[in-house]
Amino acid sequence: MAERFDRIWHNARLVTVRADLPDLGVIEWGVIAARDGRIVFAGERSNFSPDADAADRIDCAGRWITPGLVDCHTHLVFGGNRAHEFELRLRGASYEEIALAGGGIVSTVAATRASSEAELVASALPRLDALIGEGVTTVEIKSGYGLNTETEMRQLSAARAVGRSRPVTIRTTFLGAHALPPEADGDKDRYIDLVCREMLPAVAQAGLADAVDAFMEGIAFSGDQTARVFRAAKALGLPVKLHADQLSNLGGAALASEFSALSADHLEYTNHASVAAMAQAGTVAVLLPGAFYFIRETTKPPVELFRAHGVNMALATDCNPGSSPLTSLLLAMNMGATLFRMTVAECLAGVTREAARALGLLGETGTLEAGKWCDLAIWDIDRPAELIYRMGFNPLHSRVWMGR
Ligand code: DI6
Ligand code: FE
Repeated sequence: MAERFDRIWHNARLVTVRADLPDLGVIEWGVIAARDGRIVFAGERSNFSPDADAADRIDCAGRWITPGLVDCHTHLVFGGNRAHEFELRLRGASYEEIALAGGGIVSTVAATRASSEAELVASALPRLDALIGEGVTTVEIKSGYGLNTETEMRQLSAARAVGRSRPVTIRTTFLGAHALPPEADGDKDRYIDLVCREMLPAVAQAGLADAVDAFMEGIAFSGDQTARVFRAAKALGLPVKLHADQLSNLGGAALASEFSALSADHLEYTNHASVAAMAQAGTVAVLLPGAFYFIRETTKPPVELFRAHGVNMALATDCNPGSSPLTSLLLAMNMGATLFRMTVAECLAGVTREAARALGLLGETGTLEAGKWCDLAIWDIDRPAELIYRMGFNPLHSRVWMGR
């Protein structure tokens, strides 16, 4: 009897991004078949049963199919924007001057606290739609612009709500330890007490976070403070990740590895010992070239060391109002290649398989393999490198999320 599927995509070229195949697992004469939102077959047409039956058959006319893209590091939900500060910076003001004048992260915190959940959702949706329009099917969204229990929960709840209003998978991350709020009066330890004893348990209790993040940096929190947040997260059964070594080397990537973090992110100042620790722990290096570009950083993340040690590299937008107002994962790939000298294969794996790994979702998405969610991006291109080579051009033909 002929096997029945909901949908078949045929006459397609596949970038499966399977880790067990060389060269991104490209299949020139490919077929994908899906049932109940999952991939049942993804491979050579010669291995596909010729009498397979499907309600819907799509002729891809030789187009390329990649896994749906995964943006594994964003701060997509926030109030207001910082275009005015951008103008001040262009006229020569420094971050410090802007912060002293009430700007910086604190100005986004004020705007976020003043926004209702509906307003946060409404302002985030155009940003999410920009990502979706480029074939993104999974997005991670962090809190961290509330910095009190009520607003952090509202931000996470808004992140969950944007996921309900669009065909996309949302993963939420609690980032209470992002910055010190003004009312903390400079007392970082007391604020971390609040994060660990009040915010985190409330967020976990409400089921609003899939992971916990922190910003470990001179202008943010120390290694000891970060470790306290991580211990509290682990006690609640939540995986951790870290904004590490972005502006200086405090050993953030090494600390993250000690806690078996899913990922360590930014990593411009990460040293050899920390890279080795990441390799040992299987922590993914999430590189964020949008932030590197926007703040005109000149120290690059140690891509050659990650390669040499076998640390998996992901790429993400870091979409946020202060250091990376970027809503294009295609442009992030171009920057990863041009600024960080990542290869085409590394960039493509970085926004699919490795980004899924950085979210703990590799079992569900990130490659074209039987059993995974049927998340696809179908492209009008002649070779995969075009996705990375062009700047500001979107060759997406269509997108499939959970088989639809
Ligand atoms: N690192 C960053 O680059 C952003 N947050 C972080 O932890 C900056 C966020 C902002 O300026 O609003
Ligand atoms: Fe970030």
